[in-house]
Amino acid sequence: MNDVNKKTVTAADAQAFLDRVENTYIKEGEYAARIAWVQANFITDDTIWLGAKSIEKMGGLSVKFANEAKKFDDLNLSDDMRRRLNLIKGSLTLAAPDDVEKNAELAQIMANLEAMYGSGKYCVDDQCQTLGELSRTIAESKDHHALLEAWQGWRTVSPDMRDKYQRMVELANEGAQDLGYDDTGAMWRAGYDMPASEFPVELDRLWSQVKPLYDSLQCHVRTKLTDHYGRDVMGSDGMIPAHLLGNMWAQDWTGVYDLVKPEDAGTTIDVTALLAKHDYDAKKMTETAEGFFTSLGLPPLPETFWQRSLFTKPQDRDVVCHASAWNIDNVDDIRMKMCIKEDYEDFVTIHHELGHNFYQRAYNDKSILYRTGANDGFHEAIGDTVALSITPQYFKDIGLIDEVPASSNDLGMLMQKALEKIAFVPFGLLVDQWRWKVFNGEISPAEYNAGWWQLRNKYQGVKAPIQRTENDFDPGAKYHIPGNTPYTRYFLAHILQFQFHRELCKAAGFKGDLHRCSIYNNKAAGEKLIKVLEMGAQRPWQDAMEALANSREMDATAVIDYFAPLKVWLDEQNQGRDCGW
Ligand code: X8Z
Ligand code: ZN
Repeated sequence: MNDVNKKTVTAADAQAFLDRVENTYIKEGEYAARIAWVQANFITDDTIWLGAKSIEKMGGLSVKFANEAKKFDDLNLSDDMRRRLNLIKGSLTLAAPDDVEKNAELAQIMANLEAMYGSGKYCVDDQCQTLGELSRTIAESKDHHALLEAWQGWRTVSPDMRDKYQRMVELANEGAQDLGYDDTGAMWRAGYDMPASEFPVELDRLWSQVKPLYDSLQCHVRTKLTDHYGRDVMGSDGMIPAHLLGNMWAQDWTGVYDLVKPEDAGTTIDVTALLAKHDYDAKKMTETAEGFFTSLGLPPLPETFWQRSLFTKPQDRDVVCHASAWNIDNVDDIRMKMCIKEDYEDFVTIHHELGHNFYQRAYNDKSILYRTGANDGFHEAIGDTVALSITPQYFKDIGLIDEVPASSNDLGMLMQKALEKIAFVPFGLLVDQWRWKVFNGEISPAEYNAGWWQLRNKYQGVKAPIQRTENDFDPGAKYHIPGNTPYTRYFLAHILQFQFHRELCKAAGFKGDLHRCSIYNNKAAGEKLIKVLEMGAQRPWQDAMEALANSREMDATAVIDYFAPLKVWLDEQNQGRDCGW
């Protein structure tokens, strides 16, 4: 843009531009969302083709708008207009280069990668297993040979993604550079209402708050797993082989609870058994989760949610089973897509997804540019925050148990929650540490897999169970890599949900241990939460935080408070053990 043009634009031009962008996004967004929905629900050559065309069209549009927004950079505008212009420039996940062919190539790769993951299977001869089936083995088997086969089997889906991924990185970086960012990672880090260079420092600060607790948990778990599997399987470097933790990516360790639980664990509630006992199917689980949100004062889900969502895995076709929440028309056509298993894990995930849907609906009267989370960590945290209120008292309130167990010893309950939430934290951090390094070239294509395992070693103290090479592409076996969903949002969400839970419990007037607090039916807590949901992205996230937590900072002290008794217990257990790796 030359100076002459810059000087001639006015606030009225900026307003006209914003109107045009908003109208286009409303119209084209719905079209693109319907195509993406069909692609994810029916993976075929044709829907992949349509999906690619649609990404191409939207990608072209958003890059054009982002570049056009630059011409208003030097204009004196209201905060609100400036914020919307910044959102136009900053809310792309992958920016296409300003070139028709490269845009089409990038779109094609994106649609293909997503489909490769969604239709991925591990086949021996013509016996094939889906991710769901392999995950069940990982969760249930305690035989390390069976575990290893399932672990390795799922990782046969990703080597074919490698070349495509490499090319995608090149193209997306070119697009990010066209927009003035150093690379795609720098573009991602710029979306947090703070200087992009400060964001990683902020992450380090939060991680350092949680790390001592994680280290204690890792040490205890690996000791107990060594008791069970022996040193031959575990090795003696202090790291845990990734196939033994009950989850395909070792990101949630709930599956090893029985091996690591305290001898005197107190009473724990087997939610999966409870759901079975009361005949909960996918629909009933979802209705129950909806009931939690409405108990806080939110409006019930629209009828179309029930008609159009996908709740169970279809037998006759490939679908992207990774759970997601959709907002098709950016108003009321909200949907969930999930292959629900009738167990505790998916009961929590349903709350997670509905958190997205209720958020989407709460901000649907704002500018389309503000119809998103205060930051992406907020969006991921809402449903999880609600799910932290799934306590024994809550089960009594909804009639699933008769008596609330005494709270004199809740070590087992806390251990279960730590295996679910604390085990996740370093994983939540490292996925984008990998991607940021891939985008800025610190990890070259020849080191994609080695770089991945270095980070898993460093942050999680988790290692590959067998030798991996650059013929593998293990990051591609995690949905968000081929799906191109940034991951730092989940790290943030795991901190934020405890911070939000503590504040909402305070608003509810709850006195007692945080892990026993449920905000079910509490309108004071609901009011606080709804205020934040309704803001969408209209204000910097720090304002939303202030409305909720009376503070402008993210803070992990609530995590520490919540798990304090468990930390004491873990440190006693770990005495005399050689911790660390
Ligand atoms: O991807 C998700 C949600 C959809 S936004 C199901 N989660 C991350 C994952 O599964 O890896 C939720 C927790 C982390
Ligand atoms: Zn989510």
